[in-house]
Amino acid sequence: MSERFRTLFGATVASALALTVATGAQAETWKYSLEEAIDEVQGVYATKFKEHIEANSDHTIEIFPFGTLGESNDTTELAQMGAIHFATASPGFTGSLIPELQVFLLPYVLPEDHQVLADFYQTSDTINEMLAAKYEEKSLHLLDMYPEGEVVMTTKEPVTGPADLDGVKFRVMTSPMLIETYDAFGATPTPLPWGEVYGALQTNIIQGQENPMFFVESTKMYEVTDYITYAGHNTFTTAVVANKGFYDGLSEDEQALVAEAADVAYNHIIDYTKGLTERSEEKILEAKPSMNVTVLDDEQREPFREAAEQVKEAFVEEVGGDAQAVLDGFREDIEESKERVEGN
Ligand code: 6CS
Repeated sequence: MSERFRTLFGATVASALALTVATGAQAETWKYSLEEAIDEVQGVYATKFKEHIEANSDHTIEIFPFGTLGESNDTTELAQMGAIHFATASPGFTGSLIPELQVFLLPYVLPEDHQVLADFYQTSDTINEMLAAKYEEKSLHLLDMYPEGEVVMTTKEPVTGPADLDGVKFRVMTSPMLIETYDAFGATPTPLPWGEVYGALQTNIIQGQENPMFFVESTKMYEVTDYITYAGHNTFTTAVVANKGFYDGLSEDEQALVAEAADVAYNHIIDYTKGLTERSEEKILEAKPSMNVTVLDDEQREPFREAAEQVKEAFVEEVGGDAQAVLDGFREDIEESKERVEGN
């Protein structure tokens, strides 16, 4: 082969390959990381997403459950770099990367009703346009945000008001607004990655944490705490993101398939999480009948609601940027969802 021919041949193969990758026509394995186990909410969503992609294309999805690729911040970074294609990345952690996402962490902002929540995440322009654009700036494409369940506090001593949290080292995810929240709630907030929480409760380095009931059950948080308190202050939100370069390089058909898989998985997770809190509470009480479960009444929630006001102010002041616009947008979008759902 002459040198000139070899060069031309090489260039042709290289550009043909580049074209195949760019159009995505080649069957590929797409890597998808979770912050949870495969049988927990994020795993149930990812499994549905995988089934839809694999049933409708030649691509395969390889799911990496929590613990296989590192903590949440590690896997978000891997997705930003394009080392993995998809990741579940919760605002409890990504609030440090995109500060406006911390709107999801503000107490008493999200609606409590399951159907209203389901409508809100899907239809909110604040989420799907304004916040989605902020993900793009960080090399991530937002596919879905969804609720995982009402957050409860689990502690070693009873909690009926902020005074009971005095001196309690309370673990929160690492986004600053969670630290602000538990400071306002009277506790000593202690940000930790998830992998350290069980051990820290067991060794009494911390004495409390918050999470949705299904996670308290599946990760056996009830073994290392004795009290569960519903204050109705928040719902755990997560996000599914794709590496932006990877997503932008997909063909239109493939982008549509990915969006369709996200829709199918979203509807599935909304069904799956309906009543999950109650089912999980039953399982906890079966496993540990001595567990104390308290639902705070309106009067008991009032001081927490009052404390929430200063957290909202801190969000607007400390985050700056579009924080106020995002919070206003949330309020409007939530009202619209309420009208849509309750008007039906
Ligand atoms: O508390 C946490 O860190 C974890 N909680 C849930 C419900 N999912 C993943 C997250 O890492």
